[in-house]
Amino acid sequence: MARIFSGIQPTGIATLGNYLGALRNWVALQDGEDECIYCLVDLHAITTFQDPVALREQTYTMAALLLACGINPERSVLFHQSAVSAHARLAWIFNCVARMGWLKRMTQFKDKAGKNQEEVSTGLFVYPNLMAADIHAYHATKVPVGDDQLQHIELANDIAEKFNHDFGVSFFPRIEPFVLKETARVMSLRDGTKKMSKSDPSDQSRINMTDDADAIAQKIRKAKTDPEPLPDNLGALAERPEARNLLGIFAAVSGESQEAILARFAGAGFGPFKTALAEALVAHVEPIAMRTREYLADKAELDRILQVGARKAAAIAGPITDEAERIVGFLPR
Ligand code: AQP
Repeated sequence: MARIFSGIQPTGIATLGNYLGALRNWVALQDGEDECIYCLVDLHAITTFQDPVALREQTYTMAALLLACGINPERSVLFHQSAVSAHARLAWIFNCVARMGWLKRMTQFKDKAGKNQEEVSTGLFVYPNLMAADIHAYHATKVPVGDDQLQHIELANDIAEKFNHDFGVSFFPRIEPFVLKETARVMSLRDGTKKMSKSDPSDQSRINMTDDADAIAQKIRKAKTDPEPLPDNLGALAERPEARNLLGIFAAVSGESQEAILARFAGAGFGPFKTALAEALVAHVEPIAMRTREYLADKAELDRILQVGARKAAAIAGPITDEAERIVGFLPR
């Protein structure tokens, strides 16, 4: 049995991208034989400024959503990162192990900081060290990630290797990332070359997993497309990112193949295709949105679930982090 760790930032409401790229796989992984640890990574969230009231609300909503998607807190460990001090303790040690040059090469930092590198938080710069700590604090060896996260996993392995080498131990194991190939990257509804993101300033760019039927239908109706009719083969969509994205979403939520969907709509404009896509999306998203609202109605119960999860998480990560501190040379706590 291996241990799986994965996290999601409560930086907004989970999108269809988060769901198709991560959350539905998290639910499926619970049926395997590995131990699953799922974390609301609020320490990561504050690497960019979060309004405190909104952050609390978003963290509750994310917890409710994970439960609504099917994360079972009896089978998986579900908790918020700030409740388990091992993450921050180990991250500090890793801040002292990782090299500036390694972090400067991280493409996600360059993308997120843009031209403004002098102005972003130092937390954003050392974000990959905290991510390494999240995983290594549990001796987790399997991490489901999007392909954009592979560089961070390599860095987490480099950090573990340097720690082991510097202190002459073999304490932290290697992490095996697994990219779920069938998971297409879901792109923005306004720009097929940009990924769908929960913190995109435009609500029209994404489907939120709490959107109601009207909002979903309206967003799909307005989703950017091109003037050409739909072709009868996938190859012809190579240079049409918006059409390709909508088709990928349609296939993912309906379970139909992309080819079968194209065969139904080939030669037609996007009108009927979008109507059918909106229906498929509503059938998929609405029950989750409804269950999310039910979970959200009882915040005391959400607190209880997260706190039980945090105690289970701390029971694993606490002793591993204590041992890392002992290896480094700190006195016992
Ligand atoms: N558009 C996407 N398509 C497929 N998978 C996606 N993920 C995110 N967006 C897409 C996957 O969701 C998981 C959790 O993501 P995260 O919250 O840790 O951060 P992120 O990747 O930066 O997601 P967002 O929605 O874009 O958040 P913000 O806007 O706060 O930066 C990850 O497994 C990710 O691959």
